[in-house]
Amino acid sequence: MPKKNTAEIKNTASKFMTDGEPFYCEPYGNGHINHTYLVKCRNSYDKQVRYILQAVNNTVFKQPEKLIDNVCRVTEFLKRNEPDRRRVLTLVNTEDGGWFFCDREGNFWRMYEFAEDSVCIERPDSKTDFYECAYAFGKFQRDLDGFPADTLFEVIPDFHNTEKRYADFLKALKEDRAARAKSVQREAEFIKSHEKFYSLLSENHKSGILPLRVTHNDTKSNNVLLDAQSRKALCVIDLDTVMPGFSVTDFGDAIRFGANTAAEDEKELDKVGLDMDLFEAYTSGYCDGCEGRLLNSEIMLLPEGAQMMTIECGMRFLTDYLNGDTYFKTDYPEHNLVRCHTQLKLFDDMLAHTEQMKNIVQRFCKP
Ligand code: ADP
Ligand code: GN1
Ligand code: MG
Repeated sequence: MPKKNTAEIKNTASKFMTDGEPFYCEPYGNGHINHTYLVKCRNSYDKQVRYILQAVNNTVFKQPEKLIDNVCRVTEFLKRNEPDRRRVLTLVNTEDGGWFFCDREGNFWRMYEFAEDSVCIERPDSKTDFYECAYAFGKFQRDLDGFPADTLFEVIPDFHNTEKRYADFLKALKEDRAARAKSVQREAEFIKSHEKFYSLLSENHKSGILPLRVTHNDTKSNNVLLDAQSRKALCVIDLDTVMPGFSVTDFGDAIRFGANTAAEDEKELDKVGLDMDLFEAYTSGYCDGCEGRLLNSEIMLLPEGAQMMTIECGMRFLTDYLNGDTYFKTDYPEHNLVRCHTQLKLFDDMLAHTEQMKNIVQRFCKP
C-alpha cells in the first residue's frame, strides 16, 4: 500500500463510529505485516479517546473480509466471560454498521479501541514481563478451548506447515527471482541439512499425539499487552492469524522471538542465542495460563515446537529474500537475510540446549 498522508488517514478514521472527531493520527507499532496508525479523537466532553486504525495487508491476507469474520467471532466468544473491555480486542463499527471500510484503492481498514494504560513489550527484558506474556497466551489457549476450531476460516493455508514452508523455500531457491541464490549457498545448505526434522510435528499430528486447537499463530511478545501499572497480562492482540494449529507452535514462536538474547534483526551474530532464564519464565507462564489443558504429549514436544518455529522463520525470511522482499516489510536490502541469520544461529543454539529445555519443561508443566 502506498504511504498515506495524515489527511487521508483522518478521512479513513472518520468512516468509523468513533467517540468524537479524529484530530490526530500517526504511524504506530513495529508490525511486519499490517499498516497501523494511532488515531486520537476528541469527544463531546472534551476528552481524548484513542483508537488503533489498521490497513490489513491484502497481499498477505487474500480474503480480508473472512479474516475480520474470524476476529469478530473469536473476540465475541472471549467477551462472553470477560466484562472488562481492555481485556479483549474490541472492534469499532463503521458508519454503515460493518467491521471494515474498503477505500477507493481496495484497501481494507478496521479499527480497534485502544487499550489504555497498557504496555506492549517489543522485546522482553525481564523474566516477570515474559512470564506475563506467556500467561496471556496460555490463558488465550485455555479460554478458546470450547471454540469450534473447524468453523474458523484458514486465513493463510499451511501457515505453520514447516514442510510446505521448506518446499516454498526450495522453489524460491530454484527460481532465483532476485538473482540472490548464489550468495546464500551456505544458509541454503544449513536449511537443507535439517530436512528430516521438518515433518516431526505433522507426523505427531497424524499419529494422534498432537491435537489441532484454536491457536494464535503469531505469539510475539509485541502481540500482547500488559497492564501499565501492575504489569500483569492484559490482552492478546493481533488476531489476524487465529486459526486451527498446534499449541507447541504457539509456544515455540514466542520463544523464538522473546527468548532470543538479541533482536530478530541483530547483525552481530555473537549476541544471538537462547536465554535459558527467559525460556524458563515463558514455560512456567504458558503452562500456568493453560491451567492443565495441555496433554502430556504436547508438553513433551514444547522444545521441538520452539526449534521448529525458529528454523521455519529462518527459511521464511530467506525465501522472501530470494523472492525479492515481497512479503515482510524491510528497512534495507539485506534486512531479510540478516533476520534469517539470527534465526539459523538461534536454532543451532536451541539444538545445543535441547536437554536443558526438556528438563525445564518437565519441571514446570504438568498435564
Ligand atoms: P501487525 O500485524 O502489523 O503486527 P498489530 O495488530 O500487532 O499489527 O499492531 C501493531 C502494534 O500496535 C502492536 O504491537 C501494539 O503496540 C499496537 N496495538 C495494536 N492493537 C492495539 C490496541 N487495541 N491497543 C493498544 N495498542 C495496540
Ligand atoms: C510477522 O505481523 P507480525 O510482525 O506480528 C508474521 C509472523 C512472523 C513475524 C516475524 C502474518 O508477524 O508470521 O513470525 O512477522 N506474520 C504473518 O517477525 O506472516
Ligand atoms: Mg503484531
